[in-house]
Amino acid sequence: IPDIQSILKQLGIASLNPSYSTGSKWSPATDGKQIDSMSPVDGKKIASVYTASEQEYNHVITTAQSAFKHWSKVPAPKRGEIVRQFGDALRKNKEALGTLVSYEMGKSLQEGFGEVQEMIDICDFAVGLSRQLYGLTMHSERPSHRMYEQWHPLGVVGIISAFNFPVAVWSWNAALAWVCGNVCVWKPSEKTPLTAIACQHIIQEVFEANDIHEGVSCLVTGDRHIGELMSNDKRVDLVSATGSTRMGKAVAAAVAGRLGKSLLELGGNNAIIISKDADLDMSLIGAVFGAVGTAGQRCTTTRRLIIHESVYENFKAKLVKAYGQLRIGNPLDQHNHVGPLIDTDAVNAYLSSIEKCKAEGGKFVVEGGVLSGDAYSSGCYVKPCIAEVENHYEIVQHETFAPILYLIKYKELDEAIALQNGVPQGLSSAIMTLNLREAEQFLSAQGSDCGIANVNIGTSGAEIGGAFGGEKETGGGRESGSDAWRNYMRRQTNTINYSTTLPLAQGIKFDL
Ligand code: UN1
Repeated sequence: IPDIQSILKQLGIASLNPSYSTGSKWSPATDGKQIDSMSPVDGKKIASVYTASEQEYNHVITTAQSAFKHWSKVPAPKRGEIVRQFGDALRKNKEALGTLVSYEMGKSLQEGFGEVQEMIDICDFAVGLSRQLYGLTMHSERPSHRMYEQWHPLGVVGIISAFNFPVAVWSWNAALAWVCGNVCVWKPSEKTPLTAIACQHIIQEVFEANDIHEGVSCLVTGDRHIGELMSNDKRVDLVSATGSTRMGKAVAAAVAGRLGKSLLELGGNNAIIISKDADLDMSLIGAVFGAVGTAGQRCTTTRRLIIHESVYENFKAKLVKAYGQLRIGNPLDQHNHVGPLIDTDAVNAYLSSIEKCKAEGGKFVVEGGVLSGDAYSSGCYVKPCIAEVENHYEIVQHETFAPILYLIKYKELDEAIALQNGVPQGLSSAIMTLNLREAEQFLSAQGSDCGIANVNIGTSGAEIGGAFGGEKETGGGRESGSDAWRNYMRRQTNTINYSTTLPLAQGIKFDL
């Protein structure tokens, strides 16, 4: 198990305890509130950072605004070249950064490496994109006129990220925002500030080597107060927020109040339909990884299995057996499947969800509980559990960020799809079936209402090339691949008259 202090040194951040960074400049000693980063792995404090004051926040925003004047003039493919170098720097730091992600956040080392790989992938995607920020051309109704559209950068992009993907989701936003010509101000989760500082340090070295203006990548540490400042700040042209639906509603209301732009990626309540025609062995891997990966703390975590009555008992038995084989423990030990929850508040939320589920009539076929003993001294390790429930239970309608898997039985596919859609959230969904008719019905307009709908793979582990996000209380935003870059730009329609007269559109006559 790696020595974390040497990892911090390797990442060049052992002596950094900032409240903000504008690039090469890190905040001086401050009297802000101290935020301790505690590892859920062993309950030890890793390091401390500070809450930025409003004055420091303002300094960061004005630095970012002035950087925008320079950065937006750099040609997009040249901006892409900087992002390419960032991707290379991430490749070099993959092991160290992935390990810190695992230690600070608690996900398995494999998933920590996977998260850094997602960052590398989005950098590669953004580099290609930097030559493809395409607009359309249209035919004008007037002679000797040309009409087209072009995309310009927005300005300052505020990024509010969550603890569960402490670095990848920032990079989805930042890599695209940068090639589009924006500058970024990042407010990471106060539960995982160190991985953010490590990323800021890596990008800062790339920027320094290329003489990039101070302020293109900024970091502000702090609690929700910083998020509120950003949401209410008209100098922040786009607020991209990932987290709970409660947080998203507050951000959306504040940003809408100033008619600003927001991009929201909020909670999920993702289900897999296991059909009578499913390959059950394949389904088992998808369901178990989906439910217990990242200890049930992905927004794409599989929370519900909607299982056909004819395979229900058989599949339940397979699940119970598989859960019996799960190894829970230090996520840095690659032998373990499941690490801890982020903190003891999350453990309490897990316990109270189990109680609520029981009170509503849920029957646990794999019992939950908090693990104790030397190996679990942080108090954050819990047992992944499984309950038989009905979809309408209040607790089943709610996203509990923990490894609690709900089983629901169905008879007809229409009913299964209605159950799958019958929750407030709409992020990810899947069907396991070898039956083409069922798969196509699930993907049709009458099928899944989610932003992501898969066939024969689980709900989590999306690739960066697709647009990522979902409907309803998931917030409607799309990040990452496809044409999500458009969120970071403003569209301008241009009509150019190269004739010698000035004809009006719609044939309107106006003679002087
Ligand atoms: C999240 O949990 O906020 O699809 C993001 C996945 C990952 C990203 C999850 N690629 O599970």
